[in-house]
Amino acid sequence: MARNVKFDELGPVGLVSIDNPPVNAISHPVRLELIDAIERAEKNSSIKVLLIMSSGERFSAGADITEFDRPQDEPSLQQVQARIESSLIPVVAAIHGLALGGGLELAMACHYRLAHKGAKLGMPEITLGIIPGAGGTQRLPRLVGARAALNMILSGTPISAQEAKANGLVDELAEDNLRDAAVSFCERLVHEGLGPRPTCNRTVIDGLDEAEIASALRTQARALKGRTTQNLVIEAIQASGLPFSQGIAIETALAQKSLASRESLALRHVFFAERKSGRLSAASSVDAKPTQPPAIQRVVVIGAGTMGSGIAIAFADAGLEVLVNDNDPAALSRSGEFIRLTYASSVRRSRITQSVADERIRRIRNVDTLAEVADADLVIEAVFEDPELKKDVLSKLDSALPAQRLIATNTSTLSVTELARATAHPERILGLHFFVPAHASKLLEIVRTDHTSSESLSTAFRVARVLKKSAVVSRDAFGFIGNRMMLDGYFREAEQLLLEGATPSQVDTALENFGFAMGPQRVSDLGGNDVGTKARVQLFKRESRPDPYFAIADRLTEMGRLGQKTGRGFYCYEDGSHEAASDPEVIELIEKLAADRSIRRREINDQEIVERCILSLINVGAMVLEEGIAARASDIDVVWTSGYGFPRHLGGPMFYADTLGLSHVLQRIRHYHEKLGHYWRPTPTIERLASAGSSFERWDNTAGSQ
Ligand code: 3H9
Repeated sequence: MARNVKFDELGPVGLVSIDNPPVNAISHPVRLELIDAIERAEKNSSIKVLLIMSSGERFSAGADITEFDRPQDEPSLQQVQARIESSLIPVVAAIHGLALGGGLELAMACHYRLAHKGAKLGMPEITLGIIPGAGGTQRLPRLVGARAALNMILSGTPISAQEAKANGLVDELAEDNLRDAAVSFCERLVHEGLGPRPTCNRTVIDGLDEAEIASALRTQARALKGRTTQNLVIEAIQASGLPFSQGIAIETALAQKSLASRESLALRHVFFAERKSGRLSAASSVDAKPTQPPAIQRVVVIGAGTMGSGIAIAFADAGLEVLVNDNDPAALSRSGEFIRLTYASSVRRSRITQSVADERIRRIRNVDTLAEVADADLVIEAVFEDPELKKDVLSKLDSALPAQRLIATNTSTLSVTELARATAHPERILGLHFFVPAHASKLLEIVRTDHTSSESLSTAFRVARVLKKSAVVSRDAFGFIGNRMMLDGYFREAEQLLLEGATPSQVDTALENFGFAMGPQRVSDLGGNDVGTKARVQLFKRESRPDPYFAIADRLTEMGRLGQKTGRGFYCYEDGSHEAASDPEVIELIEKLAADRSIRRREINDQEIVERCILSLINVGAMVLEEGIAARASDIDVVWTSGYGFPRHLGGPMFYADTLGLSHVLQRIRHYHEKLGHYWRPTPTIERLASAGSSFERWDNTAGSQ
C-alpha cells in the first residue's frame, strides 16, 4: 500500500501525487513509489501521459538531507530520473510553492514543466556545501544555458515562476488552479501527439568563459568567502558541454566529494541546529509538551529608541500591525523618521517597491497611553537599560494586559528574573534579545527565567518563526549565551592580545581571514565603544564582579574615541569613511596600558591570535553548557553563526571544536593555562569529554537535550 505517492487515473492522464510531509523531500520510500507509479502507468494502455504533482504547501524541498550521511538506498534519485526520461509516455511536472534542489532536479528530468505563477524554483545545495548531485549541473544548463545555471546554482536563491518561464526552465505558467491547468496541458499533449522530450538529449547553447565565471564569483563573493564548493560547481557545469553520460559521471564524482567535505558537514550541522534550536529540549525543566501558541497579529513596542524602532520594522515587515508607545514625543518623532529612512533605503536598493514600503509604514502607528495596549497579542518592552524604569513599565503592562498575554523585555544586560519580580505574573515574562539592527539580524535569543511557562516559550518560538529569525533559548544569566561568550572569551582574548603586542588591524585581519565577517575591534568601532562600555558596566554590576579585561576599549570611550560615529576609535575613519586606518595614537595608548600592567610586548603571529580567540570562545561555550545556560552545544553554534559572524561553513564554535578534536582542544587550553594563568582554566566539561574521547555532538545526543 503506497503511503508517500498516490496514483489516480484522470482519463488519459495518470496523476502521480507526492505526499511526504512536511516538505515532500524525495526520500527513499518516495523514490520507490515513484518508480512503481511510472511502471503502473506504462502497463495501463489507457494512460497516455503522466503528471507529477505534490500535495501540501510546496512541490518539494529536495533530496532528503537526513539520508546524506549514508549511501543512497536504491533506487537513487538519478535512477528515478533515468526511468522518467526513458518513459514511453510523456511525463509532466506541475510545480507549486517551492521546488528546491532534488525536487527541481526531479522536475527537470520530466519532459515538460508547468509552474503556478506564485511558485519559486531554486538550487540551494551550495548553502549546504554540496553541489546539485541529481543531474542539476547537467540538465539546468541544457534548459537555461550554462551562464544562467551557474548564477542560479552559485547564488542558491530561488527564482520566480515568471523568471523560470522567461529563461526556459518551465514551459507554461498556471494563473489559477494548477491542477486544472496541468491536466489540460497534458490533454493537449495527447491531442497534439507530443511525446517524451528528454532533457538529457538537449545540448547546452552557451559555454562559460573565464570572465563570466569571475563575474559570477564576484557577485557571490560575500556569501562564498572562505568556501570551496563553488569550485566544484564550476567544474561540474563546465562538464555540461560533454555528452550527457560523461557530464553526469563527472557530476556524481564531484557531488560525492562535496558531500564528504568538512564544509558540507558543517553547513548541514548548522541547517539542522537552526531547526532544533527553535524547539524546547527534552532536558528543559519546563513542561516541554507542545502547546498551540495563539496567533499573533498585533504587537506593541514600548520605547521608540533605535532598538524599539528596529523591532517595529521587523514586525511590520512580517505583515503585523505594530503600535509604538513612548512617553517622549521627540523620541516618537525620531523613530518615525528612522522608520521612513530605513524603508526609503530599502526602496533605493530595490529590495522592496515604494508601495510595499508605504504599506509597511502604515502598519506602524504610535499610541499615547499604555491603556491602548490591552488587546495586543504581544508586548515588547524596549525602553532604556534602566532597571527601575523597566520594572515600572513591566508592572504597568502586567496590570493592563490579560494574564495569558506574553510580555517580553528586550534587555541585553539586566536580570530578566529580577525584572519579572515587578509583575504579578512572572510566568508570562521572558526576554526577547534582538540584535542590532533588529529588523535585519537573524538571531533572536529567548531568555527564560525559572518561572517562564512553556506557553510563553511556545509563543516566543512562534514570534521567531513569524519574524523568520533563528530562535535560541538562553537561561537568564550574565550576557545570556552570545554576550557571555563574547565578553568572557572572544573579545577578552582579543584585548589581551593587543596588550601583549598585536595591533588592532593584525587581530582583526587574522580573524577575518579565519572567516569572521568582521574582526572584534572593527565590530567595537561600528557598534560604538561607548555602547560596549555602558553595557559592560551594567552587566558586571549584575555579577558583582570586576571587569578586568577591557582596559583599552574603556579608555578609548573616556577619550571620546567612540568608533566610526566620531571618526576615531580603535582606528581612524577619515571624513566619514568606513575605511579603518591604523592610528599611532592607539598603539601608543596600548603600549602605555601594557606597561602599566607590566606586560612585556612581543611579536605575535596570526596563528596564535586565531587559536587563542577561538579556544577561549570554545572554553567559555563549554561553561555556558555546563551551567545550563544553553541547552545544547548546537544552540551555541546557532547563536554564533547567526548573530556574531562566526563562519557558517565552520559550523559554529562547538562544532569546530569537535572537528579539531577535544583532546587537542584541551591540550592547547592547558598550554595557555600554564602560560597565561587562571583565566584559561579548562572547563571540566571539556576535560570530561576529551578524556572519554567524546565530542560536543555526542554530549548533545546523550544529555537528553533532543
Ligand atoms: C538536494 O536536494 C541534493 C540533490 O541535489 C542531490 C541528491 C542526490 N530533507 O525549515 P523548516 C525538514 S539537497 C529532509 O522548519 P519551513 C526540517 O529539518 C536539498 N528534511 O520549514 C524540518 O524538520 P523538523 C536541497 C528536510 O517551512 C522540517 O522539514 N534543499 C528538508 O520554515 C520543516 O522544515 C534544501 O536545501 C530536506 N530537504 O521551510 C532545502 N527540508 O520539523 C532545505 C526541510 O524535524 N529546506 N526538512 O525540524 C528548506 O530550505 C526549508 O526547510 C523550506 C521550508 C524552505 C523548504
